[in-house]
Amino acid sequence: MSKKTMKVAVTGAAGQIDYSLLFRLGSGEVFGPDTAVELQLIEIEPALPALEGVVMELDDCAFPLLQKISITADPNEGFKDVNWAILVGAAPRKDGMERGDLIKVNGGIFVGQGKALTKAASDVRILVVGNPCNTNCLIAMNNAKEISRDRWFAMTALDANRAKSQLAQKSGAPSHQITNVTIWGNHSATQYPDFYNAKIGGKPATEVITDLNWLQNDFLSTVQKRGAAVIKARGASSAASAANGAIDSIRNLSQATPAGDWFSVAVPSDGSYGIPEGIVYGYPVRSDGSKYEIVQGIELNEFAHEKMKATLAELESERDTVKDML
Ligand code: NAX
Repeated sequence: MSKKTMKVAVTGAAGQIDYSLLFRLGSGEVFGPDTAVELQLIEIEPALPALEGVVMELDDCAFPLLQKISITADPNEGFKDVNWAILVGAAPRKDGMERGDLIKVNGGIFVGQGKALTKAASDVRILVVGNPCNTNCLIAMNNAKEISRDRWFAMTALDANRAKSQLAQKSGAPSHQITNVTIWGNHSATQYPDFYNAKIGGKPATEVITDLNWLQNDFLSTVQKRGAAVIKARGASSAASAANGAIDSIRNLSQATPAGDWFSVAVPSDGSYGIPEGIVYGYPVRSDGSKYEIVQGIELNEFAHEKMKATLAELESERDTVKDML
């Protein structure tokens, strides 16, 4: 018999990210061999028949730790009593739609989901993946004031993994030796992947990769624009790697962070590093398994300050676009 059960709600369950994410959650790899998993899958009504097919495939894996699967189009039902809510579902950008229009369309979804999340378990943690994820998280959080702010997260782990992989390939070091990577700010092309504070095999990345021009230009723009490059090559946006980022985020937040390292996730600012309170901003974070802290005292040079200001300006303008939803 399993010792405990983790109830996990996932939205956008018939979509492409979840086609990878649900199977990894069901396998039990995230919460470990002593924890059973119950999946509460949420989709819009027209996608429920397709979701039934995904559930058939989950059944057909006969995962020993996957105890129960339910599907619904009602977020009040889907979020009931969950310990984790992973908000992936969002409307895609349509032809001729401006970024601001998309933010408003998706914002409406996150107002409703924020309200419904108050039905979750008292220890709920929420990870927002659906874009624009920082601002969607801000909206949901502001519509669920009963849930404390330290339970809200938006995903920058995929960006951090992209940064690790670029640094590993350039230096020839294996990716597990790339540590202390931070994605500051927004999950968008304005993000600042911080190579100045990253380490390779315990040494500053800038000592191992001495080509500062490559770091400041090629590295930065490759990570910032990686999502678009994947769409161009694959004809579809990142899916398996995005699901992997969500798995990493949940694991990073559920386990003690190794000594000396940190991980990347966007959280509501407490004012750290001069970011206005409440803005959901990518930070370096450490966890003890249940509580997290923003790592303090990281040295930031003029280059970093400029990049951090630019990504903050974008987040502030997104916040202004949705101010009537907050
Ligand atoms: P898909 O279009 O394949 O799937 C989205 C699913 O969400 C669809 O099945 C749709 O029916 C469902 N959905 C729409 N509104 C819903 C609602 N109100 N409640 C429940 N479900 C709803 O997109 P997919 O490729 O899976 O991407 C999902 C989201 O992740 C997108 O917003 C995408 O931009 C975002 N991403 C975020 C990333 C990150 O690092 N934070 C990276 C990957 C990805 O781009």
